[in-house]
Amino acid sequence: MTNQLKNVSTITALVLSLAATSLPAFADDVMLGTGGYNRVMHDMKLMAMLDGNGDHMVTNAEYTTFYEDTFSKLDKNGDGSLDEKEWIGKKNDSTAMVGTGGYNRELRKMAMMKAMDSDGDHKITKEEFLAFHQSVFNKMDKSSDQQISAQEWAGKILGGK
Ligand SMILES: [Ca+2]
Ligand SMILES: [Ca+2]
Ligand SMILES: [Ca+2]
Repeated sequence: MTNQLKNVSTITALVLSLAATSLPAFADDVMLGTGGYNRVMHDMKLMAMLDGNGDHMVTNAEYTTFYEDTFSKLDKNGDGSLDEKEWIGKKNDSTAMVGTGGYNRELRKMAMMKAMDSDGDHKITKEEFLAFHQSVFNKMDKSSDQQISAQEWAGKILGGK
């Protein structure tokens, strides 16, 4: 009982200190995609791949360039949308490998395809693809300055477990 009270007061103090430093409320953190995807997204190796000019900041432009290239890589038949086959890809097809091994694996799960398929037609258009990733960018860019710092990249900001 005493320990429980202690825990409660520790948590209260923690919450108060978080509020005092005006960190965003946890309620703001909406999970985008799957838990696995959220986890691999925070890999600093992935950040380095998106950081085109290597200044340890990922701008909205660098980010969008990466996902435009990614879309082209996945769209094997070049018809401007990704079907299930293109989404899953062929095993050991290095030409369609996206980001890190872990990232590639998580991105290409059907749950991620579903998360991006806004109109539910089982195809991901470039617009749907970029819109999803833009919302991830906006979530990660806590300071809303249109670039993601290393700290923002590493942070548990997508609400993943
Ligand atoms: Ca950069
Ligand atoms: Ca296609
Ligand atoms: Ca669609």
